[in-house]
Amino acid sequence: MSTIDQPLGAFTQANSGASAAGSSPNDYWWGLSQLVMSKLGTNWEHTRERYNATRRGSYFSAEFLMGRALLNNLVNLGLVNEARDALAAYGLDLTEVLEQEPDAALGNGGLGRLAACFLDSTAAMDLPVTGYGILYRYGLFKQSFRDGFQHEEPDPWMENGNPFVIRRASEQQLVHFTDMTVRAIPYDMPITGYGTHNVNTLRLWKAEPLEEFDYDAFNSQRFTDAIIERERVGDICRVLYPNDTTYDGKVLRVRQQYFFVSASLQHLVATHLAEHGDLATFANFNAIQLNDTHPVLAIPELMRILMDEHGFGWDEAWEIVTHTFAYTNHTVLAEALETWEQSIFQQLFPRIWDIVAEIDRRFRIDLAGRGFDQGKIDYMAPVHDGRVHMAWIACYAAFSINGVAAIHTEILKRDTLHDWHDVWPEKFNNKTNGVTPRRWLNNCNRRLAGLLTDVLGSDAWVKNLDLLAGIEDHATPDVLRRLTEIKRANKEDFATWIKARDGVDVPVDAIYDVQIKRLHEYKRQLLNAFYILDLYFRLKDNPSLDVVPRLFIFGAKAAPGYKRAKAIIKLINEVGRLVNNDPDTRSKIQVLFVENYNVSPAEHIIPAADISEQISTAGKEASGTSNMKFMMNGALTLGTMDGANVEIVDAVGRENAYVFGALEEELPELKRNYHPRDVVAQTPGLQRVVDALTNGTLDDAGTGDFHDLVDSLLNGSSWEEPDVYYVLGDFASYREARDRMAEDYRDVEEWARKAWINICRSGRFSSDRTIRDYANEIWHLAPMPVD
Ligand code: 26Q
Repeated sequence: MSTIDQPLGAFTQANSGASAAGSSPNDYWWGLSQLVMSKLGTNWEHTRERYNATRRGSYFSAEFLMGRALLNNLVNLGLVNEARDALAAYGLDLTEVLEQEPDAALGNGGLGRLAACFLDSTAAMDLPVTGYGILYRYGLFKQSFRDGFQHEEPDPWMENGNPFVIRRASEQQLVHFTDMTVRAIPYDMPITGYGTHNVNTLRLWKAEPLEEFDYDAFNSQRFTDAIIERERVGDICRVLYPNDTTYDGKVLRVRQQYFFVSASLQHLVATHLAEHGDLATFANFNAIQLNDTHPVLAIPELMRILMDEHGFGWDEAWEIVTHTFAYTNHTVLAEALETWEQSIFQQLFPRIWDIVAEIDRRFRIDLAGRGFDQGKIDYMAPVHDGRVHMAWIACYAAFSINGVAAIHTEILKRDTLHDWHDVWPEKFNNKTNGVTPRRWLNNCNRRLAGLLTDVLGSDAWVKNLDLLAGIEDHATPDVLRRLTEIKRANKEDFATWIKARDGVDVPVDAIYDVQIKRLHEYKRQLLNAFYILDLYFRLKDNPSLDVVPRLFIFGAKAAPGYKRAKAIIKLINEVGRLVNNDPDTRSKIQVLFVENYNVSPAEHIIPAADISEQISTAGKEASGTSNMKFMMNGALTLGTMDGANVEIVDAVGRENAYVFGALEEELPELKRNYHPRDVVAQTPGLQRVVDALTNGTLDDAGTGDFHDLVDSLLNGSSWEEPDVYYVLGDFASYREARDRMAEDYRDVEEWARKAWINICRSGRFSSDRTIRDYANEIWHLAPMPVD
């Protein structure tokens, strides 16, 4: 018997309007979720009260890729066993009920998932930090494959509400644009922490019209007019990353950004005034981290609030602003550095435009005073050539600028932001990313969690991952055997899951070789596909070739407008079709492209993985975070010296990873005399791989997509050099490392030893370490337990 089966039954039946037997697994998911919410309410309230009175951190982010909430909350409240028993009393299985929950996919990838891991760590560590973002009606699009092509559909993740999202209408704010004033209504999600009573908050704003609808217009038969205004307000929060190829799309994106930062700041300012009575001390009590440039409008908006609403002069306001904001950069790719036409600002919010123009004017005077020439000043100025440069505003106003891995921060200082580093070196610092060991080890890999707890003699590692370093030398043959068995059992679970989800059969006696991340040319899924094609041809040439069976797993979404990324998805699916249907090879190699990759599929894939593909062109991946999740789950990194791979390899030693490819510092010279056609001709096997894209072996359904891929590698174009990302240049090195890896896999105990070392040395990559560093070195925040 469980103490919660009665309330569970009551909550469930209240939702379903049916008997216990007549309620569906989804009704039970609702019921259990509401029961969880009912248990955390008091602590949540206490935590909010505590945090209001203290110095606090705010994490402003356009993305929070939260995934599912129920299991994490059950674990944190210590209710898993009771919930399992209570459900069993109603004839249900906890796993089945958990699978009912839609992912909260309010993000694209790494940056959004990082924000989610950070919130988990702040709660676990009792840190007074709140997340602020947008309650998108549709999360990241749902992906399906039609004839191997990506197809996108909307993801209405909470059309019928969501038990973990609480509307707090009494804390609404008004946000003004030239053409409309909208209500910003906060919707709060509780962030429970492991082993603590603190419950932190993710506050997501939703735009609602001031009036339900225009009654007069409706009554005078102008039905459409009445509706149109409503819809324009609804557009603000309708989708994550509206298509911004048109001017109207850009206006909408800027409107989204201003909407959520304005509402968040108004709320923070009001809270501060209520607690402390004087805004002059705002920066003493507030640190605001800007997750990339998407929330940078917070800088002129706080200036506006201080000057226009509270009578501060420019200098006083600037003093506060420049002690409040810290900026994190997540990419060195030029196309991701946001700039907007100044006309968008002038049109949407002339007052914010005035303030940006004044920041620009003062910046120019400041730099001229430091002896900078006009060319450099123009380049670095917040406004130049009619465009507003969000990163430059951030660099000027923020007191801290950080990259997300050591190599990335060095590249920022040396290249991307080197002019700013010349002037303000003291602002720059590195905060290597981390991931939460609760979701990414304890919750998703129960078997491994059990082994670690056994060997350590306690589960203290869940809150202090560094403790695993202490059991590294406990790798007895028995421990290594158990580790091997766990990986095998996880593969069986994965095979069962993917069969039930997509109807696909996959082998379990195979190396699980995995690349899961957004589809981007720099991440080089194409290089991965080329290796598979090459191996396929080698097997066709020599059917008796003795290779260890391999399952190549992909998960990736391409931005809907990114044509070449979509071509690569089609290519991988065609390689899969070729390889999986060939009786000569299917017992040895198979390709699985997991549709609609998201947080919860990752939780099924990563525990089963042997190899973590981290193969970006050196210098391009700011950090990567799946590399850390894989490491914690005993998969070995096969990668380039890029992003956090550098630090992972440093932690485990080169002998416990597979490193290949050109180094970041070598690439400029290599690229100077680079002739991709010669590389193809001189690398055995590469010509037939490239040819397979256009000679009928692989079919792009007459789109010309595969021809374009080859063309981009061999010829480039007037605006792009050939093979920008050095796919062909790194091919031979990649093949050597990957072949060697597969041979090494035969030595079962030695492989397990490498996996064990990876797990035990993953402590540094816990987001608890990252958040501790942010809290100590940037935010200056102390833990604040609520008990
Ligand atoms: C920029 C301009 C206009 C429209 C959209 C954007 C835009 C949107 C999203 C630019 C970048 C992003 C997302 C970037 C991102 O997810 N970066 C990843 O961040 C991770 C966390 O730090 C790193 O681990 C990854 O290396 C990095 O790619």
